Amino acid sequence: MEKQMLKLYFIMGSNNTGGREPEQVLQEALQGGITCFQFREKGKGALPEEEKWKLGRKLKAKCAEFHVPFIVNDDVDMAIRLEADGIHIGQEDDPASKVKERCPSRMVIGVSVRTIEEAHQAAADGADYLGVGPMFATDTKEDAKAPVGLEGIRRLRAEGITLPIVGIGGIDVSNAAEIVEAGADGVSLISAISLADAPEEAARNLRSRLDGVSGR
Ligand code: 3NM
Repeated sequence: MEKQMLKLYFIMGSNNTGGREPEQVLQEALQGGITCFQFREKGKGALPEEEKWKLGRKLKAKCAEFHVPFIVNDDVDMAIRLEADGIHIGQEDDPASKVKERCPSRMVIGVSVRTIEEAHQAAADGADYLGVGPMFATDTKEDAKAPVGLEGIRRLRAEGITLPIVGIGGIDVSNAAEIVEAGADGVSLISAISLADAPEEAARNLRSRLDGVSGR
């Protein structure tokens, strides 16, 4: 996996856009320079199954236009059937080793972790990258745990975790650079782009901020 793709990793579902058309928000985010996209149709107001598939197909096509990887959250069947570039799973899902058995080998597998134990386990299970969070407080995820902060990433690196890492949770243009400086390869975020007045400009500002940071 090219860890460059994790630099500005945008995540969105239909309930994250403040009522705007998700396709349009994604289009703008792509124009602004996001490097990866995850379709996460989850939580309050999430679409029923059939609508979810329809939207997934459209967003996948949009990413393909811009040659940006399309990752599916949680839903392994959807990831496989939509020929996604990857799947992202949490601690409540099947382990990465099991998911890996079901998916084509070209598919990237990301795992959400909070602790060193979870990170070591995900690495042993064959994860390609780790999502570490929440970095800061966030209103976007209803069941978000207590923030791990920059220290959460520094600790994983100090403990010898070498897998690519993205920070997640409460990240915006004001704190994105710190995440990479702490040892992550990129940032993943929802509301800083999905709820921005101008998603394209928000993505562009984040991208130029991140392009200016020298990571690990
Ligand atoms: N996962 P925003 S925090 C989807 O801690 C998600 O694993 C988290 O949204 C975790 O960028 C989070 O708007 C929400 O804060 C991220």
